Amino acid sequence: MSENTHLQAISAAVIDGELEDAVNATQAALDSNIDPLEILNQGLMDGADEVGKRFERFEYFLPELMLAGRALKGAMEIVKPALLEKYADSSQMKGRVVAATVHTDIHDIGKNIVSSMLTASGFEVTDLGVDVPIKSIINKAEEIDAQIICLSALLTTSMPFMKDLINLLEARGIRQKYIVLVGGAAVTAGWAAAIGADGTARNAADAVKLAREKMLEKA
Ligand code: B12
Repeated sequence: MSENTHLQAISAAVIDGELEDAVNATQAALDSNIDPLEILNQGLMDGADEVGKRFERFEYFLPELMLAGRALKGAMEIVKPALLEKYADSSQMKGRVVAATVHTDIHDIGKNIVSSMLTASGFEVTDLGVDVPIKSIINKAEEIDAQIICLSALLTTSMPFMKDLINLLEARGIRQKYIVLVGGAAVTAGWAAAIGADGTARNAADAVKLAREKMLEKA
């Protein structure tokens, strides 16, 4: 089987919302030595994007979205150890991070993999979960003396809470203390710049690279 066929099988299983197929296809791709980052980006995230498109076209509804989420989560458990092994470098402690999916948003598959990759790369991550009010995120960052705040949002209606958090940091005179990274399917570099965030990344491996670079810049 070619690499493309493997990746397409993973996408197809996500699109069909088939947990078992997604897990098996992911395992088969790993067994064929396909890069776990390709599996995440091309297999899983491309599948998720197609599910999203079908949802927008009213071909899919909430049940299909939920099944796709279940398939994504199952496959992620398989690909995660391989991703960590290949891309994480935990040689030294890199800094403290507070991570959260912002208020009103319960999407956590992408945020969880970002948190796991950061942890495995030597960051000390406090993951507050989903639907987290901005004040709770800031309070936790202050409490643990974090250097980085990682915000995830997949809904365009929840993305403005990222801006609100940065505004609140500014109002409290503590904006400079933190590196604020933002991400999620609809977050672009343009959005990150417009709200005054310190950066964004399209996937978990790039998120770790970015976090490292920003820590070095600040040191
Ligand atoms: C699965 C899914 C669900 C599942 C989520 C399960 C879960 N536990 O997360 C369920 C069924 C619960 C769900 C619910 C809903 N969903 Co939904 N969902 C999706 C879907 C298909 C996949 C999301 C996903 O997991 N992708 C895979 C992960 C790995 O990718 P990712 O999250 O983008 O993360 C990567 C990067 O973005 C980045 N990253 C992520 N976070 C961060 C943070 C930082 C700091 C950095 C640097 C990087 C980074 O790294 C990650 C790993 O590589 C998307 C479609 C899509 N294109 O994403 C729609 C989508 C996000 N959902 C959508 C909608 C509308 C909803 C609902 C409102 C539906 C409804 N009518 O109820 C609800 C909202 C519930 C709520 N209040 O949050 C829309 C949002 C539209 C919009 N523009 O706002 C989308 C885009 C579908 C669409 N195209 O219409 N959903």
